[in-house]
Amino acid sequence: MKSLEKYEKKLQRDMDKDRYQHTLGVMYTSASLAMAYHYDVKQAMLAGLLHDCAKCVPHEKKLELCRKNHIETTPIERENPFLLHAKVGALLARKKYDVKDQEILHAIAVHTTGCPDMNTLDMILFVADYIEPGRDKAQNLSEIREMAFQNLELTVEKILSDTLHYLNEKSGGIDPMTEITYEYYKNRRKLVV
Ligand code: DGI
Ligand code: FE
Ligand code: FE
Repeated sequence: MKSLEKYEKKLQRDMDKDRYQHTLGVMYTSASLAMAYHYDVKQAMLAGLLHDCAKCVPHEKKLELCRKNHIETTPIERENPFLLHAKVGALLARKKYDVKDQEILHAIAVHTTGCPDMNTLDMILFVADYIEPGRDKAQNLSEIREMAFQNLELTVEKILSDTLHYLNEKSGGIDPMTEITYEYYKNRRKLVV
């Protein structure tokens, strides 16, 4: 793994200042969660650092990159191309940033909607993205921040529940994967308890 500094310089050229600040927040929050859940800290930091590397790519360009690289897009992704920054982010992390670690690439690919049965790194990134210190708009943030260090799966479920609630209110197109992931984590909790 190259030093994080090398990626940082390159990334700063690929994104605006605010997005870069958010990225640093996610990187350090991922590190903290990795410590709490006995995960490799460097790996978590690299996932955090690169997770939004496609966020500032224009929508048309994201769609074009999907076409050229045989990445399937769903109707909801074509209507809300910002959703594609996750899949395209994984592509750029591999091709442009030369990341070979499949777990990191997967965590980046699913960081917006989640997916059923996420592994520890997937969940660390998903949660860190939502709770990093620069975030201030979501409801229940202080509760979720506390929960994040106690039970990762419950936190994932709570974030999905709040996100779906928020999207329903503002009538944003909901990606079926967000709903599938929520149902999965809700049902899993009922099985475990
Ligand atoms: O890229 P970030 O803003 O850092 O974070 P993200 O990749 O998790 O994207 C967050 C946004 O994505 C947030 O406003 C909620 C939205 N989102 C999550 N699931 C869905 C969704 N938006 C739509 N339209 N549909 C979804 O299913
Ligand atoms: Fe994102
Ligand atoms: Fe993000």
